[in-house]
Amino acid sequence: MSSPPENSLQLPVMDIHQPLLPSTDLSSLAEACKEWGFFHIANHGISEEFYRKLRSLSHQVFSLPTDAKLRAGPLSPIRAYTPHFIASPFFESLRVSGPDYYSSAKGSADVLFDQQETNTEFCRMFLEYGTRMAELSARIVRVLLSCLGDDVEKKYYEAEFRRCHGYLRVNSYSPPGDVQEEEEGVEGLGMHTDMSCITILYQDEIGGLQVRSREGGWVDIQPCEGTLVVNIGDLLQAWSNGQLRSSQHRVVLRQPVSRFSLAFFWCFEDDKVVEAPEEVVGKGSRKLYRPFVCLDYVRFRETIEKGRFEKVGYTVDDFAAALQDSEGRELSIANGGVEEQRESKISDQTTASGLRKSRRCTALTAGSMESVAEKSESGVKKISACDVEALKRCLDEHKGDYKKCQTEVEAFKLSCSFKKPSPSQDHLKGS
Ligand SMILES: O=C(O)CCC(=O)C(=O)O
Repeated sequence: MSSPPENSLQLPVMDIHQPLLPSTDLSSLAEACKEWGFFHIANHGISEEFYRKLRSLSHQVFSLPTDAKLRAGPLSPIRAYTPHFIASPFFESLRVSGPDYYSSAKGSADVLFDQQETNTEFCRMFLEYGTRMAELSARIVRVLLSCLGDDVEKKYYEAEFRRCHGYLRVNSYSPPGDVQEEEEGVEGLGMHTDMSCITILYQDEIGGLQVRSREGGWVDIQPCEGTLVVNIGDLLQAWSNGQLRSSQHRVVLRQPVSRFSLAFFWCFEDDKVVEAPEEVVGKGSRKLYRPFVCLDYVRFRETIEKGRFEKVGYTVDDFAAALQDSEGRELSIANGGVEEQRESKISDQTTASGLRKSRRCTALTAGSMESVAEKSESGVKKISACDVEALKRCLDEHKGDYKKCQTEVEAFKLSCSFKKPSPSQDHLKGS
């Protein structure tokens, strides 16, 4: 087993129920959001016991046979479950969407659980968790706005953030078999930014979450007992004119054990026009992003990432660059610049970071994977039973060593994939 990581990040811990002192608390929070886009919150009101139950219910889902889970999979009407090998060989997840968390959970529970009692418990727990995360998100966003200027929260929270909505993703990482051989572990979830305004993450005690510094290095975010991790997503980066940073992050698996996390994404409504207010941009500064419709951005990410599972790390800056390309106008870019972003994608795939990549299996962004096989009449190929069966047989035969089953893995991914629609730039045109 590898030794504990040396370079882990000390993030501020914000007590969400205490008034924050502007000179100390708010300024260290603002600094962390500008530099890393990550911080911890304490006093969030969710007990360890509650997480233990959520974890146990989630475990019941992920322990089901693949066939059972695929009843909620990418080609089912529910499309809540993302199987292994889409984002990485070790990653699978289940989505529960708001605002009606109960019925979203029930959609999955009805096809996954035979026992009525478990079904009801699952729906009840996720309803409560989703509702509490939504309340928490609203509270956190208010605090973040107050980092941007004295009256920003008062002036803009109701007007701009009142219609935000959220969804949950339950993430399960299975143990990487031969991780002892590797110095740095394997990638459980590839580099990405979140498409949200903010994300609230519960991670278990295993660790492995890493954030990418502006210089391109990876830094660990160690689990911190009793706290949740919060990170800024692309939408808030754009709305704050880059003052709040949406950082690339990933999950690295270093131990031959399972890992569990729960991510809650708090997002603008689809038809929201995202534009940094003049007051937030500040006198003498330029707007870094042209106004855009939230759904156009989501579509951009999904279109570009779906069906290309080797893809890593598209961001709102790439979207801005696509706008620029499509309109032939100059647009300056936050967060290190488009070129840096483009380079980083290339280098992530080619340089020796010391981290073994699960070749062509590293893609993921929030929101893209749950709809990998979203219906597009012309596009979606059917998962044939045979693709799944062949993969399962091969993995059984080789004791879970997916590298020996590359052909079957590729066939499986292909069967979840769809043809990329011919690029229409229409939806990228800003106002
Ligand atoms: O599992 C984790 O710790 C991070 C998950 C994540 O980044 C995501 O779900 O977008």
